[in-house]
Amino acid sequence: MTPPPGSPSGPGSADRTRGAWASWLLIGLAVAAVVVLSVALTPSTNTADGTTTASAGDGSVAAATAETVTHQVRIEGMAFIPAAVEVPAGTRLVLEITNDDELRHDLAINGQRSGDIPPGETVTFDAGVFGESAEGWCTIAGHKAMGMTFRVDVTGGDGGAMAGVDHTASAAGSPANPFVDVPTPAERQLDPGGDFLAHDPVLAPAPEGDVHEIELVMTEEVREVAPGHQQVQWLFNGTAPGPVLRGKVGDTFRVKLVNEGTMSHSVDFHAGEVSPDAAMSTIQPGESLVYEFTARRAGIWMYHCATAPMSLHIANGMAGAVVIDPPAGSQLALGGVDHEYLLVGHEVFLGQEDVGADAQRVSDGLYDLTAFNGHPNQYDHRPLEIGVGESARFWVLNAGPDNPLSFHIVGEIFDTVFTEGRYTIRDGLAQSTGAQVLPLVPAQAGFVEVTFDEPGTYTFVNHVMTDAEKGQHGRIVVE
Ligand SMILES: [Cu+2]
Repeated sequence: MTPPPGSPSGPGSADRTRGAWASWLLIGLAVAAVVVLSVALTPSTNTADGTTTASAGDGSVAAATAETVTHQVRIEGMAFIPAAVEVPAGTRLVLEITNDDELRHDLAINGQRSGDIPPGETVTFDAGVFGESAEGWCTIAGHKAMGMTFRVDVTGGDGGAMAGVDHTASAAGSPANPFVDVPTPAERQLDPGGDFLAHDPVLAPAPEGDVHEIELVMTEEVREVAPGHQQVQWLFNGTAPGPVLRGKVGDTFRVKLVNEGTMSHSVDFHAGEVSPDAAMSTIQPGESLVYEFTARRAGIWMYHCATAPMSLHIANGMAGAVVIDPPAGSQLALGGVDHEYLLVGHEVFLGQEDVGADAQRVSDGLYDLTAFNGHPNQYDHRPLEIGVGESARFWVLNAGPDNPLSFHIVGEIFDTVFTEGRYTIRDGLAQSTGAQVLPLVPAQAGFVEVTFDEPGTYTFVNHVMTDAEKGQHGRIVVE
């Protein structure tokens, strides 16, 4: 058990003048005696680590006569609910805290500690008298970073200043974003509401025909990029990731790019081999360009805006996937599955609503969150649904711009893995083997196949664990 961070320290001792030190010593001894007595008489509580500390170390007359306010607080899913309460200045706050979570927790605030709160239990916690606003947190290792903070806002008096606020630790654990309050893991777990639409993860079969005429319109539009946060994104056809293009080996893709934005954009399709000079040239607002390629190689390929700085154009949403099916009957031919999904993994850079991702933070690699298909944690709230005994193929692209993606499904083993031009495993169970992750560096992609034999809730993650905790995390409900 670590001690609570930011425990209150005593007032700094004043310098004493040398000439008067003897008389001060006498007074000091008398004060010390009183302090010892008052500590001995102060009621105490047990803290989580078993030590005993004085409660409400505010032995002033005001504290003794302070009015008491009681609030009920619930703990669920690494969050205090509510996460803040208001009390008038000079009020004693008593919290009745019920732990509805599966883990044990506590609360440290205002120099006080609630002590251990086991799952299912309620404790009454005297948090002392509040002269100024304060922030507290659960002291169990890692829980504060997961969003377990609790704020007391003091009203009236001059109590607005925050005491005990640790500005060095942002919720995402990265250097604090100066533009945006980054949603905490706890906030990302809150139900987004009935009208929240997750990006459709289902991959449709390739359309008929050997020539695919596609229009890609490039715009800049405000979108919700994380729970409760909207900002400008740079988009292909209004979505991030951009639309999926699918065809088969030998097909021609005739893509008309139309720039309806206010800045320069372009596109680079990894699925084709073309001279970049003309096809990938940057077009200005109001211009258009036809980019044609013939897909001669099977797989899942990235496409992205190729205008500098590419990191910023990709970070703002300009990336997507092209799926090229291998010829039926060939060595690479796809097997039959009950479901096909496509997940594009990427970092999320939060910025001001009218600016979008901050170029310097993107250049410095200071992403705030991560996501599959544009929105952190969206498939926690809108899980994929698969029947018992059914099989699924997950196509996964790592759009980056910078970080590795280690795709894993908790509770399952991949039976088939295809990436970068080859099957690394096929019919794994028949050969007594399998794979636990699909590893993808930026711009890599592939697919895995899984059969879900037992009902349950399976989780898919980026097994770069801190990135799973930043949003690359979703659920598959099998029933
Ligand atoms: Cu662009």
